[in-house]
Amino acid sequence: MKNYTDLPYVREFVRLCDIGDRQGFHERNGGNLSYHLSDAEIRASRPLLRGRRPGPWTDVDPKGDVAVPSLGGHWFLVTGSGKFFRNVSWDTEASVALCELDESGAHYRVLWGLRDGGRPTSEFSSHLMNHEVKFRASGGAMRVIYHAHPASLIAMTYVVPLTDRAFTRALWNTMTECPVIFPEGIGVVKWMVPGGREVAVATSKLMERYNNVVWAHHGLFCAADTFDNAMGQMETIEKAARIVMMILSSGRKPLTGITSEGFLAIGKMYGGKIPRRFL
Ligand code: 2HA
Ligand code: ZN
Repeated sequence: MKNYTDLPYVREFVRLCDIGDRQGFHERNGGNLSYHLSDAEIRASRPLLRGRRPGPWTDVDPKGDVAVPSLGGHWFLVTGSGKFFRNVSWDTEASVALCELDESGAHYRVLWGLRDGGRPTSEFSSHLMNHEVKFRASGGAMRVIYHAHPASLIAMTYVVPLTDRAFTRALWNTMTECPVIFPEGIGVVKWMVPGGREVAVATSKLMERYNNVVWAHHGLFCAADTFDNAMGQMETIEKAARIVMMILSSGRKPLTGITSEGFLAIGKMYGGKIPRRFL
C-alpha cells in the first residue's frame, strides 16, 4: 500500500460522500462527516504520513468554548469547512482533514489533507461532542457521525410538532422497518444557529438516548458503528419523511396505521427496546 487514501477507512469515508452527493443530501458545501479512528487504524496510518509536517495546534471551537477531554490524543478524519461532498472523491486531499486532538481535547492539528488550507467542518464541535457521548455509551463501537440536509425531513420540521415523540411516532408509522432500524426513537433540536457550542451541547445531550437527531429547518445528525449504517439511517429516515409528507400532501386523513401494540411486537421480534414513553 502506497497512499494514505488507499486505507480501507479512508475509502469508505470517500464512498459515503459520493453516495450522499448522489442522493442530493449535500447542496453546495452542505453537510459534514467525521470518523473516529481506532488504535489499529492510527497504527496503519502513521507510516503513510511519514515526511509530512503536522499543522499548528488550533482551537477546536473558533471561540475556544469546546473541549472533549475524554478524546484527548484521538484521531479523526473529517470533511473540511466550505468543502463540497461532490469533490471529496475528485480531490480528497483538498477536501478532508485527518486531525489529531491534543491531550486537553480542546485543540487539534492537521496531519493530512486541507492541502490548499482551511479548517475542519464548521460543525466540528458538534461532531466531537457527539463522538464523546457515543464512544462512552457504545464502549467504543460508534465511530461515524454524519450530518446532511435531506429535503423531506427538513420539510417535516415545518408541519410536525418539534418533539421527540411527534417525530418518532410519525416516522415509525410510515414503514414497518423504521422501529426496527431506530427502536430508540429520534431526537429533535429546535432551530438554533449552526456551528456553535449551543447546538453542539443540545445535540450531544440527545445522543445519550438516540442515534439520530433532527435539527429543525436544517437537517439530520446520524451516529453509527459503520459508514453503511450511518448512510442507511440517513436514507431510511429521509424516505420515511418523504412518506410522511406524501400522506400530508394527499389531503386525505389516514384511514389506518401501525398501533402501539404493533410497535411493541416489532421490538420483541427484532430485539429493539421500544421506549414506553412513545406508546
Ligand atoms: O456545511 O451543513 O451545518 C455546512 C453545514 C452546516
Ligand atoms: Zn448543516
